[in-house]
Amino acid sequence: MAAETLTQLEAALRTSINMFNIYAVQEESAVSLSFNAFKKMVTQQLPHFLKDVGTLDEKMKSLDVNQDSELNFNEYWRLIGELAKPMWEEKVLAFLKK
Ligand SMILES: [Ca+2]
Repeated sequence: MAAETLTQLEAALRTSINMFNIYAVQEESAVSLSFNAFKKMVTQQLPHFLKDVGTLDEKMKSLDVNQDSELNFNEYWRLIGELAKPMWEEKVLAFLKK
């Protein structure tokens, strides 16, 4: 991709993808997050959004659809969707209350 200025949505998507790659590579995998990588990413990057989800172990298991104890990109993206939905609902509720 050329060095163009990204829109806000494009930049948000790129950041979300970069985070997966950064933490996957730290654990010497380019394609998945181990539990350690997931724990590190959540602790460092999602401290405000992932505080009421039970244990990280349970969260990892619920996201790990193919049960290989790693999060591939699709499984990681489910997490992004799960985190985004309540934020969106909150915005809709605030809008409807106006
Ligand atoms: Ca998996």
